[in-house]
Amino acid sequence: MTCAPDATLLARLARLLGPKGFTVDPQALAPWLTDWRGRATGAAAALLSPASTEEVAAIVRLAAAHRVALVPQGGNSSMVAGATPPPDGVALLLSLRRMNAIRSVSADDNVAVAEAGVVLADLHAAAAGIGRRFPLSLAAKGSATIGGLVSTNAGGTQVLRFGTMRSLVLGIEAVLPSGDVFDGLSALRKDNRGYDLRQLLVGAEGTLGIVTAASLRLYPAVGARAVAWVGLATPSDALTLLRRLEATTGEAVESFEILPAEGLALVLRHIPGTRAPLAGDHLWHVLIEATAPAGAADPALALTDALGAAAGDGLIEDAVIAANETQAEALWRLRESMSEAERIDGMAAKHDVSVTVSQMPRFLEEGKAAVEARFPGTRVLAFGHLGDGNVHFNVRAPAGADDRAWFAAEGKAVSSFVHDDVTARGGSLSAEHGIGQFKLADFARTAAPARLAALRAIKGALDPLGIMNPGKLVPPVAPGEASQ
Ligand code: 2HG
Ligand code: ZN
Repeated sequence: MTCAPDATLLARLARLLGPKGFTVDPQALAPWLTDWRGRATGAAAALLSPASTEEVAAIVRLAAAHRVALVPQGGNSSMVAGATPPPDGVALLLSLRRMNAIRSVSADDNVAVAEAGVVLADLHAAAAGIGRRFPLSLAAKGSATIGGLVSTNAGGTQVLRFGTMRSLVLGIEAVLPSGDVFDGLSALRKDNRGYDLRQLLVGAEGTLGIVTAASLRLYPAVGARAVAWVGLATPSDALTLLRRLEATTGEAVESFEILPAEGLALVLRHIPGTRAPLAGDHLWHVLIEATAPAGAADPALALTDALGAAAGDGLIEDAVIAANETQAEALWRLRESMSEAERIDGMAAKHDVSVTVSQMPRFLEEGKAAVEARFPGTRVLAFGHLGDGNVHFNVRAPAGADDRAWFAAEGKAVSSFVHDDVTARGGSLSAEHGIGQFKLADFARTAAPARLAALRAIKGALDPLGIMNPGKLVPPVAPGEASQ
């Protein structure tokens, strides 16, 4: 059990961090107490904003001594309220945003060392400055921070070729719940000293310690990219197209994102300055990006040939390839605005699920039909990373319904239904956003006992006082479960 911070602890933290690093001002705290979709609001006794790893370590030691919980937070762009404090108000919110230095970038090592508060777009710029790229990208790149991306094992739109954050993190520096600093930053390509603590911290959602910096893998800068928008009839055709493109363009394809017609319609309705990329109507749309390093053949040539052949075979209905960077950005904007358009449109029960890639076309069609039959009037909007077997399977309220009331009444049942379906297909209820608060109950319900037991054992071993981001990721033992 954790405790509320007393006046002595708060005074010591205030002294340690100074006025820039400590506040109890409700106005300064307010923006960070609600998740970005406005679905969970917590409370915190103070906002701590350390400027160095040493300060984070000192905070953790004090918190451990007083048994006070810490909730680490980066850009506050969690999709599962993973960085929102619990409502009881006794936790301390620990923002890493002041730790925003890029400690080094090395073209020889192909490595950048970035502190937890570095915003993803700033890391992109720093890598570009030495002729390299950090390939992970996602719509929230202007606010998501390295600490959050590491702690959630973020995915994004380039996973097809570069993997998730796990495959891009070469080293980690973190403050463990004991207050000890784990200095694992040295970017060794090979290291067999037993358990991989670095990978344990990736995706741990701040429950095993506070990531303060990471060594990240860089790649050669993009020499040329080709971005295409394709209209087609079914997700199954989309998958056939992806496999064909891989066969003909090798490693060039790095993004393959699918959107249903109603998804594109939402973007066109709500996001100013967007326009339809193709003249006709299509049930499904795919955004494709292929890249090549400087000096290699222009990927647009191979993509044009491959799409021409696919059109000739009737696999796709229409396609356009961006003629320049402005057009390429406009196509990407359609995809990257999907979440925002959906948020403006209203409340949705959001699911971030994966099944094997080969099952995805069937799941998209059967899963949608099953939800819409079981919850009449609801509208499934599933979009995202087809090539990774991961879609955002979001269920919107019946048209004309009070969507907040609908969500309150039906949201949990809808989510359980979707998560059960995915679990029955051998899939995961969290492909990239994490468990956070929102998926905790369904995770506990659907996870195999062996997984839950191992998760709890690791948590208990590293954080015996339970002070690290309580109420996230690790389901509490339910009454009756303990005796089994
Ligand atoms: C994306 O792929 C993000 O755009 C957000 O992961 C998905 O809003 C969503 O459901
Ligand atoms: Zn996504």
